[in-house]
Amino acid sequence: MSDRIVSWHSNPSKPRYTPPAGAVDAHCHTFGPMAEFPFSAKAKYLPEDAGPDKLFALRDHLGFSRNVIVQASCHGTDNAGTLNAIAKSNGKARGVAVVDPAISEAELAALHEGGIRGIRFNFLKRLVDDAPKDKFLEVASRLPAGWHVVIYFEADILDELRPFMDAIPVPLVIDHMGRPDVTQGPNGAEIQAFRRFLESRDDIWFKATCPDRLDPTGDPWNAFADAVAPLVADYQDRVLWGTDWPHPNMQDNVPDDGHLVDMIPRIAQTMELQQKLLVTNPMRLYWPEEI
Ligand code: 0GY
Repeated sequence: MSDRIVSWHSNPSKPRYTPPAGAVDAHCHTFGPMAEFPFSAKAKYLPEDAGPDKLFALRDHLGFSRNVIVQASCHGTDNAGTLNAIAKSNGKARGVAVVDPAISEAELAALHEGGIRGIRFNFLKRLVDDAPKDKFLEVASRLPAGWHVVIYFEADILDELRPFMDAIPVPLVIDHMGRPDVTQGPNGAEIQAFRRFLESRDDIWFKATCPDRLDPTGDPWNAFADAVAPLVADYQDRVLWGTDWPHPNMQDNVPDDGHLVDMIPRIAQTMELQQKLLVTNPMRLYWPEEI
């Protein structure tokens, strides 16, 4: 018997929307395989294996070309599984690591060599035991050139995190827009607060991701489309998109990945916006040498 969680759709539909050539899924994860890449002793969930072969098969099924693999909390600060997935991608994946803030310069350089281009700070109490801001700031000040910091937080702590985020000396990428309440609409208080934050620096990027997590009205996620489309248009040069596969912790509400892709033309409503969202922007952050 296994207590391991399956959080992804076993047979996602083929999207009706065709992404532009070279499209990047800029927020996804791999889990294990556990026999090779065990989960952290501190993991808050124990997922079924979702290794690189499955991820790359989904990429092809959805019509995407590349992945940005974000180290999931269940692997703690051991990035071996993420690096293995990147190594198996034939140059079609890069990644974001989670590191012990005491990491050495040599270890950071090795991560860069393995395709890592940023580190993630996670402030969700249900996912991590602690998030030491002072140590995070210290490591953020000595990242390899061209790296950024990905931050995952929920809307209720945006204000509290502002001094910390303001002090980070490299570009910021905010996961799932800081999880605003999208049912409040495009002018809701939490979206407005997030806009003010975006206005404070022009190097704050965000991921227009996770209708399945943010929109309680469910598929086809109309509240998400209404709230997020204006944000994508207004900040079109610093927005990314991703599936979030294999959707950690979503076992009770597993999204159809084909339907997630079909959200794209609803939030990026012109071909020009879609090109920026799926190709130009992620290439600038993750493969700048290929532009
Ligand atoms: C996400 C969201 C979640 C999980 C993780 O690292 C993770 O475990 O990011 C979540 O549970 O909200 O971006 O995958």
